[in-house]
Amino acid sequence: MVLSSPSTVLPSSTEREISRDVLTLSRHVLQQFESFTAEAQDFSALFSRIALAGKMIARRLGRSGLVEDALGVTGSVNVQGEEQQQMDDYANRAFIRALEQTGLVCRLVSEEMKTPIRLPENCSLSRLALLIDPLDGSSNIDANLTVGSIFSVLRPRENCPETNNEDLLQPGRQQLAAGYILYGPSTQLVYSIGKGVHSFTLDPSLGEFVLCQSCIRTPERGSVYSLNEGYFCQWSEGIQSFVRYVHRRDGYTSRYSGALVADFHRILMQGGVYLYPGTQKKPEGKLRLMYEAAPLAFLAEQAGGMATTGTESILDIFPQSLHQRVPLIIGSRENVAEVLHCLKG
Ligand code: AHM
Ligand code: MG
Repeated sequence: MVLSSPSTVLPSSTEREISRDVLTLSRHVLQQFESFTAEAQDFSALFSRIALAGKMIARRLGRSGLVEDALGVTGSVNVQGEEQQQMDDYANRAFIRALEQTGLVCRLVSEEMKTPIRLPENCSLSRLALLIDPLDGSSNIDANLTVGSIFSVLRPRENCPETNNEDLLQPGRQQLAAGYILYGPSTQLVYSIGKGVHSFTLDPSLGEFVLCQSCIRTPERGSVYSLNEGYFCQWSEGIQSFVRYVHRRDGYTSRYSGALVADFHRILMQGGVYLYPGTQKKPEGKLRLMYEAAPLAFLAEQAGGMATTGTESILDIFPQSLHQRVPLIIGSRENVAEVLHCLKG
């Protein structure tokens, strides 16, 4: 009997399925480094722990109507002065628990914590710092709508005082990695270490994030504009004129979910523009630079898109504080250029 050589045999559907199933997130991260250095292994392990936190949050969200203490508010107010939801608190603790005692992250900065915490507490030398919005769009939770988690990885600056966390105050361009987890009909993790943007879907039967799409490119232009038009009267002339422009122009359609991760994900995949501008009362807007705007801007640029405040690139901003807010205009190059054109009058 003559056996054909393996190279001439087309992979069967089972083979294709197996290949897909083994391309897990941690393996993909290792492949991105193209080496088995300690740094590559640390990043791979770090992503496994971020994924673990994501799985814990997805599991709790999936049962939120069934378990106690999953819905509603905690009664506390976070550092941003916003009411904390039970799920905000759970998501924050899930990240802490997933990372503590691993030695992978020495400092964790979170929207839910005024000051960063050390993991473990006696950690002396920082290797990597993780900045998170543990549950973005948390006003969606009680309505059983999409939410997300956002993360950014930084290396604390050497020879820089750790007091007031000055060593973490770095422009977004210096992020080592960034990404988000989207808790929608399926749970998806999207990340970049500066070598393109890749997405993974959680396969609940395997308990693993499996590669779904690599090297995502955002379209040069899209039809979606995404912003909360309820604030129209509070915006600058420029933003108002952009909104009037999209109302008049054929080919624009409005989508706004109230969760930045969800709205950004749509734009990353299908093109368009998301805006959260400043208002007269709050010129700096609502979104936080270091764990919302900058990581998404990193992904947008990696995918060929753009992110700006309207006057400067999000990734060039030198943060003054960890919880600093910033106006955000992000998405496809042509759509963002249209916004900038209106801002210039
Ligand atoms: P959060 O991180 O406290 O949930 O706040 C950020 C969210 C974004 O996800 C969303 O785009 C925006 O706030 C919605 O705000 P608004 O209700 O003002 O439109
Ligand atoms: Mg948020």
